[in-house]
Amino acid sequence: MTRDLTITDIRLTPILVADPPLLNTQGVHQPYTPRLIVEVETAGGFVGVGETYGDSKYLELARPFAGKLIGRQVSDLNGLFVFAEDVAVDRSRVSGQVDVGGLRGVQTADKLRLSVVSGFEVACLDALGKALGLPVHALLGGKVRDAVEYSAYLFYKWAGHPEGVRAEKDDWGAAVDPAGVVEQARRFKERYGFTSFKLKGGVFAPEEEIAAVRALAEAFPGHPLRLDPNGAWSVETSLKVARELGDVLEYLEDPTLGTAAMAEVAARAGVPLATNMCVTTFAEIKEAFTKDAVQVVLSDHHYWGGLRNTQQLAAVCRTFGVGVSMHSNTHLGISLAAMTHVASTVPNLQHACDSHYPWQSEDVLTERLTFDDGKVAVPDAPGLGVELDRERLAELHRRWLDDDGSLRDRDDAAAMRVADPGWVTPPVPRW
Ligand code: GKR
Ligand code: MG
Repeated sequence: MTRDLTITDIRLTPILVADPPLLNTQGVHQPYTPRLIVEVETAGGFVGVGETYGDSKYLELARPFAGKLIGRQVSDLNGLFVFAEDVAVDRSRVSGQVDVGGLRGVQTADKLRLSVVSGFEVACLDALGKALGLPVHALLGGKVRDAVEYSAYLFYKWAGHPEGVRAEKDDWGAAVDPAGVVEQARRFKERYGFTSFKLKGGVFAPEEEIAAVRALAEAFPGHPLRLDPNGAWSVETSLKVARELGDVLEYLEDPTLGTAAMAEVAARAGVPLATNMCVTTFAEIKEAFTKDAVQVVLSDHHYWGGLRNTQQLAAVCRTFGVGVSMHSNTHLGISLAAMTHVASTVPNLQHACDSHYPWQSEDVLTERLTFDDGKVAVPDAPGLGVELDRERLAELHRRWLDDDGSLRDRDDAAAMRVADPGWVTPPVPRW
């Protein structure tokens, strides 16, 4: 293999990955969720892998974008952003539409493009690292820690997907009350050694979720706890929850929607507020930081356009004395490896990162990444340090091909309607 870094081929493989019936304020996860696996091959024969959202609006952008990169250098990471500008975004995908899962606010063409760029940036870094014999963290300036801490991501959930729905089984059981949440947390701790816990809220009335967090505090005294209703509460409800849980929360995450409302809560809550909703682009930082609306920004390299933008975000946060950690949506091992590499290079990472990975029983890697004592060891092998399992990738792609189209775009409200035909996405604030 030579060090010729010219991109000669890009393979885009959409897949459907099993997902348990996790509840959120929009509805419930579908039994299978779309992801896109990106492979970038160089003239020298090195192949880098990346992963991002796989819904059709991302695929529509990824295909023409891939075409523009053939013949470019895999090291031209800044160029990715320039070429992305040239990819037209279908206006119906962005005009006032709220993301499925309701969890990213209003969609803009830029947000869509950056999510696509992130998958390619990671693949280019992986290929570059393999060609140079360096781990991705070294390409990012070097790790400042050898392991990255993650928190247990607790969800209210059903024992299984609704009867008659094709789905994989999971062994987590149901969690629809405080006892179920505590039991789930215990398993997370036993299986992975996590010591901090985040509960996805906005599912039940705030009193029930307060009771669940109180139960966690009793079962795990002194462990950092977070609650995230994805903006489902009014300012008043957010303040009430903050009053009742202030003594046990590490932070409250996106209690209410929008920077103005977050600022109102932040001014009176007495608990730090974290977000992965009101600050998801560089353009949103100024207003939020000026108004002191958020005390912790949860970066997501998919949202922000990759690992180097995540580092830039961390530098801005450090400048303004705002904390930084990491958000997660459903993802596989490629993204966990990417998160771990970049997190290892951020000096001001003060909170355990989120990861959905324990909920994903399927992966496209020959070897799953593991959590030990709640941490993922930072890989030192060239590139991301992971290897694609091509057979597995083909199987999960086959599932995507065989789907009639109903699962190719994540829709938590539609999945909820299978169990509750009258379900509509609740208006916000819900409580
Ligand atoms: O997967 O249901 C979910 C989560 O609600 C996810 O979509 C969010 O993006 O985990 C995320 C969050 O922290 O808001
Ligand atoms: Mg969140």
